[in-house]
Amino acid sequence: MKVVFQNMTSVTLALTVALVLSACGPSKKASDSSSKRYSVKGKVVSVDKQSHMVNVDAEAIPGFMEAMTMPYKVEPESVLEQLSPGDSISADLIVHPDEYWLENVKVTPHSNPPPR
Ligand SMILES: [Cu+2]
Repeated sequence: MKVVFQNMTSVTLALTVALVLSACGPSKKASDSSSKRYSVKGKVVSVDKQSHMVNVDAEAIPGFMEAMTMPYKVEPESVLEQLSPGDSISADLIVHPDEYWLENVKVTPHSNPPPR
């Protein structure tokens, strides 16, 4: 059982690496700008209004990173007022070489039941 699991992990890793490589190559040539934009879907885990961050359990972002929970800055900061833990959101993730943040944050209706 463990061997099968490890093999599955290797395949997943290989696919992820392939995705990252194929996504990075062309997009670097296509864009002069040093910033990139990805669309993100996820769920709000917590909102930290003092540091203007929201902790989001985000789905995988092809070409950028796997599914994970991590904190994001939000622009404009006033959007934080509209977010509560448990909200499903969609947003644009803007990535600069030294920083990243979420824009166009929208709370999405519960139209996507979890897979069973
Ligand atoms: Cu991450």
